[in-house]
Amino acid sequence: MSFINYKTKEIHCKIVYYGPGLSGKTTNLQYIYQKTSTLNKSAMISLDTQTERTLFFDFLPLAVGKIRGFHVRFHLYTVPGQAFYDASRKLILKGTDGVVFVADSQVIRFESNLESLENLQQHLKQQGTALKDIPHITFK
Ligand SMILES: Nc1nc2c(ncn2[C@@H]2O[C@H](COP(=O)(O)OP(=O)(O)O)[C@@H](O)[C@H]2O)c(=O)[nH]1
Ligand SMILES: [Mg+2]
Repeated sequence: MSFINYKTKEIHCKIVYYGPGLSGKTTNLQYIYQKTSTLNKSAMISLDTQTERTLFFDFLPLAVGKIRGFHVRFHLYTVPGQAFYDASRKLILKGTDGVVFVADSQVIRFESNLESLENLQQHLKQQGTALKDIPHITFK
């Protein structure tokens, strides 16, 4: 559920980019960041390792206009794809309003895509929801 602050008249929506390591999640956020007017965005925060792979997450806050007088703000997150960062993924996914699943289109990464998708479904189930019940998009 999106978070609505009646006092400040703001609606906050959390969107999580999910997928295996190196599938292009961070690249997606960077592209959106580049294409968005400075009026609508705050700094994009990336917590990277030295090898530039996402260690914890990327975070991009976006203001996307008003609905009935309420400012709508999207908070875009990416998860770290590597298998051993499962606890971080679980935490980042918590309370999300939507999921963008970024699959790697290389044939050799087919199993990794499946593994990541199953991992996503598992975490959602633990959080009492399911992919079919939340807005989501899958692309490669
Ligand atoms: N060929 C190709 N490379 C891509 C594409 N998207 C991302 N990359 C590259 O793949 C690597 C991993 O991308 P990144 O966004 O860091 O993946 P993440 O681990 O899912 O966040 C980077 O070197 C990107 O430049 C794409 O659509 N095509
Ligand atoms: Mg990344």
